[in-house]
Amino acid sequence: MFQPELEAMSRADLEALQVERLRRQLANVYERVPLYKQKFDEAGLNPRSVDSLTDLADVPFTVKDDLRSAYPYGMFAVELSDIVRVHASSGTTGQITVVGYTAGDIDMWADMMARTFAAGGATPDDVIQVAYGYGLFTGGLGAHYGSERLGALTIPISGGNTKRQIQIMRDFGTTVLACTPSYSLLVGEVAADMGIDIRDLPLRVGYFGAEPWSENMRVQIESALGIKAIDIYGLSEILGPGVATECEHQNGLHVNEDHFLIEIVDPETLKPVADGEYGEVVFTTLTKEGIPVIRYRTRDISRIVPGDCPCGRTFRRLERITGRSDDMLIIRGVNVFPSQIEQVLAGVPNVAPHYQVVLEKVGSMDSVEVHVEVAPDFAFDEVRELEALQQTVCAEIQQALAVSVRVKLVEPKSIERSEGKAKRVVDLRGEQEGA
Ligand code: DLL
Repeated sequence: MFQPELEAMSRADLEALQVERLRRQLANVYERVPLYKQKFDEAGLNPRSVDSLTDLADVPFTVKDDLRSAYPYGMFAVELSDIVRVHASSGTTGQITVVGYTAGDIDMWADMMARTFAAGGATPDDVIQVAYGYGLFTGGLGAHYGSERLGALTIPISGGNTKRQIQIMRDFGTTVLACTPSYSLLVGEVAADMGIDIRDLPLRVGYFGAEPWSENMRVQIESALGIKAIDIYGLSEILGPGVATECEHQNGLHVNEDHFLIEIVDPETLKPVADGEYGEVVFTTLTKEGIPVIRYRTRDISRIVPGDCPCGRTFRRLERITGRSDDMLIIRGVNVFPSQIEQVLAGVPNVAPHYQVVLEKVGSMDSVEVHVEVAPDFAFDEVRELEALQQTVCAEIQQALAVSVRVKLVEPKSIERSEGKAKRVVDLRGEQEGA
């Protein structure tokens, strides 16, 4: 499913395609979605006046709240009878957002996910175990359709029931695993408890996404499972998985730019940043029919990786997402993403890659404590060694992130494992206030 005529087209041809699709999409949403008509009118924007990518800067942004207030179907651009599937994301505030797909959208999505699998080296000969959750979450069904489109043997096991995952992996000859990166570590851990070394199985590639993870975590997953770990990115509002993916070179995630226009903007001024600089990732869907989204502010922070990729794809690459601006912690004035803490921890011997950042209120002050599991074979009752390890972790975090945080070492397997997106930040501040 490598489509060089698209994925490796010249930048000039790509831009011409993007502009043509953008113009069509803007006219379409202006006509069919009241919210866009209102936004464009308020901004004095005639959608037909946009005839270059630079003109995009005049188009209003869309934010998560727009989708929330349109709950459930208010932003759909087609009749409900033309929608064949919905997915939804829960978000942190409770109000869910709903996205709708036409048959054409599902077809495009399958193509994007087949591309994703192919980019990481999977072929029709592979056996793909889809351990992302099936349901309103986009991970399971998104990966499922892509795996079938690729022509691979697809195991629709969904997330959870980890022992069964491992039995099936062994018995069915799974060669590819698709799940969250944190869940892949649990799979390795449970397999070890069952006396199975996954490295001895035919498993060879994993497609991991849906949550931030670090480069050091990649090293750990690759060595624990004996596989190549590919980072895949997407979000329900834009498509689900299949928006961007790493290729076998693992050096940034190629954005499927024939369908998704990417911009990186300064989150304060909302002006585009220079190429290669960090900012908030903004997407415009160029071909989506059910729920087209224009200049959607993802809250994800990243940058475009400069330079060409040896794979020959011309689609630009997004650097691994360190986190969402909503998850960013401000610790004594220093901005810290949980995944940066993970990156440090994954490089320290004798600690396991399982951690949680616990936020509490001490008096009127916010306090941050990082709970870190020691490695399974570490002697937890050796007080002196424990203290030394704790100091090492504190010092490493201080050195890497220029901020000192309190660290509490906890016993192996005491931090809750997740079968989907891991919960890295535990915020007890509200609970304490209410108590
Ligand atoms: O998580 C879609 C997906 C499913 C992607 C399976 C990859 C694999 P949502 O539930 O809407 O959709 O969450 C989207 O998750 O805005 C990012 O903050 C985060 N995210 C997704 N992939 C990555 C990744 C799916 N590879 C939100 N690295 C996004 C870091 C990621 N964060």
